[in-house]
Amino acid sequence: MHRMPRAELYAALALTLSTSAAFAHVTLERREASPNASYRAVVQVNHGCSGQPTTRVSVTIPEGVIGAKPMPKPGWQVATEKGPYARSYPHFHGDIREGVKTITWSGGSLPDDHVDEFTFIARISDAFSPGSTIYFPVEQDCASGSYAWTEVPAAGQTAQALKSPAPGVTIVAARSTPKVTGSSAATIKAGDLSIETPWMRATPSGAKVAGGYVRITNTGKEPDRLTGAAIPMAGSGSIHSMSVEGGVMKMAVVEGGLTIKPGETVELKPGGYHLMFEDLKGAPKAGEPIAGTLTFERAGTVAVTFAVAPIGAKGPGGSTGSSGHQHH
Ligand SMILES: [Cu+2]
Repeated sequence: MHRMPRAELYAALALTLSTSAAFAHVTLERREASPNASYRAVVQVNHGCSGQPTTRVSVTIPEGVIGAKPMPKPGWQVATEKGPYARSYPHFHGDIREGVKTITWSGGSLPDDHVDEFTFIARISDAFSPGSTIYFPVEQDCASGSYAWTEVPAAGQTAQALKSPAPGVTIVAARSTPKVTGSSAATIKAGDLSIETPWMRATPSGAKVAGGYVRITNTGKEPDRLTGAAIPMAGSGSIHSMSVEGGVMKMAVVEGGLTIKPGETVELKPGGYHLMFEDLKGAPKAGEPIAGTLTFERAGTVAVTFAVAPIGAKGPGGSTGSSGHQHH
């Protein structure tokens, strides 16, 4: 193997990096997506094959990306191939077990010195967790020649190190801030329970406790019971009631959990039942959602994301109450 002098090696390295930045192969316009959310994938084709125009672009939809639908493109025919998924995924109206596995645009001609975009919409399932990357292998065919943008970095490797990297999208936690009214999109279904608008208040730094709030509806025929709650930054989580005795507000642990009867909606809110997170190791900050769990006797442990409203907010939307309860 031929050894390069150091300066030359650096020059070669710099050239490689700037080349991949400048020509950027085939890329995705949006580099971030969230689990359980829709993703608008815009595949950008930045060059042809050694001067030849691009005539076909085919994208493979990886397992866990569901309900993919291409956007038609004037001057191109779009075709899809469907097949079974490795497992079933919860979707809007029940589970889906099959769907589009490849999308191919063909019959057009994209000159080498032009760029164009090929769009599809899909849903990122819960199969991916924040921090992971989803790769969409792309085949690019030209009038003569072709590329397979299908390489995926190995552990510890970066996509820049690859000759023909598949475009990727990084999974990040959803940053939704639900409104006070609670939109149906923010509703989490867990068995017979609908869980809406989990939220918390930011706390001053150094605070040891934080309250959590959520609305839970039991649509089933059996009662269920909320028995616990957890967030990583709290040493413990429990369910509290609040009452006024002799003009003094008192909180107490709800022993055995909070029952949600069939057909009933229980709202945990400031001044009433609430989740009590204690032994805080950090401070919830407004606008930075916190992933956590709620535990139910029947529905089990359910992952939720608590939106964080400003200190003293009366609702998840963030208006600050003048009579804010100082005990939290
Ligand atoms: Cu409390």
